[in-house]
Amino acid sequence: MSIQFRKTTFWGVASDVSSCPPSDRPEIVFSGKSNVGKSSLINALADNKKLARVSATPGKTRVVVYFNVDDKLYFADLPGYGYAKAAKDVKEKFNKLCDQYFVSGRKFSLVLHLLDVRHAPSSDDIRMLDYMNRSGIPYFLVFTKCDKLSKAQIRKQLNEFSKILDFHEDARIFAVSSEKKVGLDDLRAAIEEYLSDELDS
Ligand SMILES: Nc1nc2c(ncn2[C@@H]2O[C@H](COP(=O)(O)OP(=O)(O)OP(=O)(O)O)[C@@H](O)[C@H]2O)c(=O)[nH]1
Ligand SMILES: [Mg+2]
Repeated sequence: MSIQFRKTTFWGVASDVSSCPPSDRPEIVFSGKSNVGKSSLINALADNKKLARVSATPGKTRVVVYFNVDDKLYFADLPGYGYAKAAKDVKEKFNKLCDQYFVSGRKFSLVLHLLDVRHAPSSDDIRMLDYMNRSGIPYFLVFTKCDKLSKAQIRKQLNEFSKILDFHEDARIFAVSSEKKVGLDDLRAAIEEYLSDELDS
């Protein structure tokens, strides 16, 4: 069954786990540090710049924002974690909602964990990967903002990160640019392939 990513619409927001939509479809979760490009990637995958709000000021998203993709799956845009300038109580709220989301027992199919290709993974990134590895949560690693570096620099960064990040051997890795629309077809195809059994059943 093919997924029409262009047919993505806003579903609603959830300020706590109990107001998330019913787990009646596969859910793809976008996680990562604030400002890494989660909302931009959702817009790029859907080819609609007006869909998810891209933060002029990072750290604004304080809720889980849900999108309905082609009536077949959900995209869940999680609040970004660890934005240094957010006030402490706000930071704690982000982290609490992220943590709550992951420990709630909510059913989701796949996490897209985003990392800015220019920067070394933060301690929160490492904590998140460790958590996903220990919990057996399936994830893809998506390196964002690739338009900011040359191909050689990207290769070098990915090589460096592979020494720091302890990721599943079978975890898939993508390098994308939402701005320049690079790597999006590969990522769409991989999501589709990953969900094919779930969507056919
Ligand atoms: N050059 C470049 N900039 C990007 C890209 N993707 C996102 N950005 C910029 O990065 C900033 C943050 O993007 P968002 O998509 O709002 O990031 P986010 O992860 O949703 O941030 P929070 O909602 O605060 O967690 C914006 O200024 C975007 O324009 C990209 O592929 N290339
Ligand atoms: Mg966002």
